[in-house]
Amino acid sequence: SAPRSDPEEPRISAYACQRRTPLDHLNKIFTDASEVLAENAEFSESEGRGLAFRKAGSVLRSLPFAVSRMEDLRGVPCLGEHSRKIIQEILEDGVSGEVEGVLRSERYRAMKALTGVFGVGVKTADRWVREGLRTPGDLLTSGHRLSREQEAGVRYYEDLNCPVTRAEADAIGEIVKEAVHSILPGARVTLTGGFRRGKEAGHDVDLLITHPEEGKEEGLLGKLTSWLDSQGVLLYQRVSEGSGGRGRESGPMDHFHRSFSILKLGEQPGAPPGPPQPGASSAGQTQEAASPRGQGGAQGRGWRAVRVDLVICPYSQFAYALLGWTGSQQFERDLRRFASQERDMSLNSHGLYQREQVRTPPPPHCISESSPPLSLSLSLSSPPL
Ligand code: DGT
Ligand code: MG
Repeated sequence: SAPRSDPEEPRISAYACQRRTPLDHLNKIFTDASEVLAENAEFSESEGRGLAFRKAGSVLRSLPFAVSRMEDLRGVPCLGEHSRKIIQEILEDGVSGEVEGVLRSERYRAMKALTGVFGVGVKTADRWVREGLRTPGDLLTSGHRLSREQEAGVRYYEDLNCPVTRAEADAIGEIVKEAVHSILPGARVTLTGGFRRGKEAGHDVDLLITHPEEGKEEGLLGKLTSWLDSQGVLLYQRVSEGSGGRGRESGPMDHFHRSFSILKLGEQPGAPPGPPQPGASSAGQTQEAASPRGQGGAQGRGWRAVRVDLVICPYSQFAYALLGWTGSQQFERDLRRFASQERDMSLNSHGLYQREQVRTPPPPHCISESSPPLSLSLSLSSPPL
């Protein structure tokens, strides 16, 4: 194969946002390994180590050749000593002993199963594992008190851990579009997240909603979710008023009005899910179970549960919101880091700011009464994301 260390060759950027990264790449054997090690680090709240493996995975995804010997990695950034050791192991033995060990470990498996429950983060899962719980099924028998979100997570565990297909995402998009247009004609619904990047499957459906006339989008989320509820489509939701702050697992949060929801999708993609179920008129109260023990999968039931994020944004911020919600996570992280370190600017899903720019208060529709002033949360002193 061609030498990779040619000084004439352009250097690979250490910023994911400056690397062309194909959907199907050539180094899956290595990125699968770094994914496991990143997860395992995150499960022990070693954020730095987790991030290092995420960065390694990201750069490996961008390589236009399959790594076949260590020399191929000369000049490739973002690969620490540990990552290189794992790659070497895989090149020599076909597998990494360390990764195999993690995959076999009881703790990793239990953490993976429990953090797979919607509404369960690393801290909670870790506490449960130390108490001896291993699976979502154990949660039901142990009599642990669950939040409403976790209850929904357990109820729909199988469905929510079954990848959402592109066709299903489009069908959800159509349902939401129909609802939005009946409430607010002219509003725009855009499929974002992994599907916007061309992925064929994902863990959820991310929809960004706006209206070309600034301000018209106000109050839309409540009407939209009421409409979905009245159609029997809304299985669960939690609304975030846009109070801001940082997400624990999912990166920086923005200040948009947003619903973390679970929607019901009928058997035929695009088909209506049928009339509201008796007793199911209020989201989260539905009694039908998608059991975590295996009897409750979508097959035969005629519908499946899908995680959907509904995000409302004012039109003036739409470009930034679209950019911020398209991902990937590593691309977004590095785009913000690039803005900050290379351009002395600050980027988020609301806008791009000059560092020294004095922040003007945001338009009133961006903040809820309970949230701190946006100018504070966008403070220049916040560390690079
Ligand atoms: P998936 O769903 O697992 O197939 O993969 P993605 O890439 O769709 O990831 P997802 O759904 O977690 O998030 C989509 C993008 O949206 C992600 O790259 C970053 C962004 N994002 C997610 N949550 C938040 C949030 O709370 N605030 C902001 N500003 N962006 C977020
Ligand atoms: Mg997504």
